[in-house]
Amino acid sequence: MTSTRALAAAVTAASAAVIMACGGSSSSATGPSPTLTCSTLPDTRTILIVNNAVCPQALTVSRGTQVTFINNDTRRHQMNSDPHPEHTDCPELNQVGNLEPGQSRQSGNLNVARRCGFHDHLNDGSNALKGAITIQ
Ligand SMILES: [Cu+2]
Repeated sequence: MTSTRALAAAVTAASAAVIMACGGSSSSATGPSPTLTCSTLPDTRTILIVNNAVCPQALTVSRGTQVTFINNDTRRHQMNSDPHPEHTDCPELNQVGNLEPGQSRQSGNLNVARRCGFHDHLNDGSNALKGAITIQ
C-alpha cells in the first residue's frame, strides 16, 4: 500500500512539473500577430486590414478556397461583397462581415471561377479599403 501511495505521489509530482513546464513557455502565440504587416502575411489566402487599407488589394485563389480577413486596424471594419450596398455578387464574402480591431474571420467557400470585388461597407467611399479576389 505504501508503494502505491508513493507511486501516486510521484505521478502527481510529475504532472505538476509538466503543468509548470507548459505554463513557463508562454512565447508561443496563437491567432493573428499584432505585428502582422502586408509583407509578413502567413499565406496567399489572407487579406490584412491595417491603417485604413486592405492588402493585398488583388488576390488570386483556386476554387474552393476560403479567404481570411484580419482586422489589425484600430477601428471596426465591415467587409462585404460588391456591389455596394446590395452585396449580391459573392455572398460568400458577406460571411466576413463585421470585424472589430483584432478580429479575423473566413469567407465561405469560393467555389465559382469569377472575380469577387469587396469593400468596407462602413467606408464605401475609400478605395484603399476595396479589393478583388479572382477565383480560378
Ligand atoms: Cu456595402
